[in-house]
Amino acid sequence: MHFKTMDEFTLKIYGLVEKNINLTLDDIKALPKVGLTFDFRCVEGWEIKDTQWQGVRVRDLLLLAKPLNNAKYVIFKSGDYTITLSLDKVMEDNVVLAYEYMGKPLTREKGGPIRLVFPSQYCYESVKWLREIELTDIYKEGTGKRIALSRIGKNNA
Ligand SMILES: Nc1nc2c(c(=O)[nH]1)N[C@H]1C(S)=C(S)[C@@H](COP(=O)(O)O)O[C@H]1N2
Ligand SMILES: [Mo]
Repeated sequence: MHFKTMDEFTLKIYGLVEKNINLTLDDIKALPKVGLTFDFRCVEGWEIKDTQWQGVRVRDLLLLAKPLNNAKYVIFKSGDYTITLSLDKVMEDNVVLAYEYMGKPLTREKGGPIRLVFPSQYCYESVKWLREIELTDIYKEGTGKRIALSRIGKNNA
């Protein structure tokens, strides 16, 4: 890890881990690069076939911080927008932190510099502009589902 300026992007991993860490984009890009292709389907009804993402496995990132034995859930945060997944799910091969989309750096509009992606029936689980990852032992529902569904008038789901 290198010395960083105040305004440089960092991803924070904290909570039930052996050590809290802050990673720069360069730190993230130093991990093994993986690709992921899937059809992205939004609950609003649209779909994009064969979306192609490149990045790193979330598992590889978490192993740097070393989850404690009592860690059960992982909360992905972008400001007030949060999604909670089980640690077991997050450790799967196809859960990726993407920094490229269709072979090009992820644009700000598309969630850059980094975004969570994995094949899911719930579009809102793909957290754009990811900033923090927290490991916890108790389940706390994320805000993302409600925020996303409220945009299509289904916030009571
Ligand atoms: N931080 C954040 N991530 C988010 C959302 C959001 O509102 N905020 N919306 C989600 C929803 S509902 C969808 S469909 C996708 C849209 O991704 P796209 O801009 O690549 O189409 O982002 C997801 N990730
Ligand atoms: Mo969505």
